[in-house]
Amino acid sequence: MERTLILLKPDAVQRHLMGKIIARIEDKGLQIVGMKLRQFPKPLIEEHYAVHKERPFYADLVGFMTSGPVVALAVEGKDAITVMRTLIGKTNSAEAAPGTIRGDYGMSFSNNLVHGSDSAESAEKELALFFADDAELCDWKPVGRTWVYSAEEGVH
Ligand code: IDP
Ligand code: MG
Repeated sequence: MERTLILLKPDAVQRHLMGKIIARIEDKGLQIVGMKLRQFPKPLIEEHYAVHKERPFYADLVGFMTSGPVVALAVEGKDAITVMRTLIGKTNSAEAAPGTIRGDYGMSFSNNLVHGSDSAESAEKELALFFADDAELCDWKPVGRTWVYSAEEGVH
C-alpha cells in the first residue's frame, strides 16, 4: 500500500467541487486516511512548492494557494501516487483528457483544482508537511477492500 498527498486547491473549494472530487477518489477505490480544510500559512505553501522557487509562476502560485481554504487529503491505495496522478490529468486543464478531474472540471494551467504528489519521495515529504502529527492520519481497513482488490494483489 502507498500513500500520497492530495490538495484540493482554492479554486476547487470556491467552485464547490470538493464533494465531486472526493467522490472521484472514493469511487476509484482509493481510501482517504487523512483530511483537513484550512487556509494554510504562506511558509508551508512556499516549502511545499520549493522545487518551483526559481520558476516565473512561483509567486503567483503561492499567492493562489494561500488565497483561500485548501483541503489536504492523505490518500491510500496500491500505487496510489501514480493512480492519483492519472486521475488528476495533465497540468494544463485545457489539455487534460476528458475523464480526468482537470479534464472534466478545469480550463486553466494554474487554477487546475488538484495537487497530487509526483513520487514516493515527494509524497513522504508532503504528507509530513501537511499532516505533521501522525495522530492526524487514520489507519483503517474498509470492509470493501477485499472487493476492490483480488486476493492475488496482496493487499487484503
Ligand atoms: P503538477 O501540479 O501537475 O504536478 P507542476 O509542474 O508541479 O504541475 O506545477 C505545480 C503547479 O504550478 C501546477 O499545478 C500549476 O498550478 C502551477 N503551474 C505550473 N506551471 C505553470 C505555468 O506555466 N503557468 C502557471 N502556473 C503553472
Ligand atoms: Mg508537481
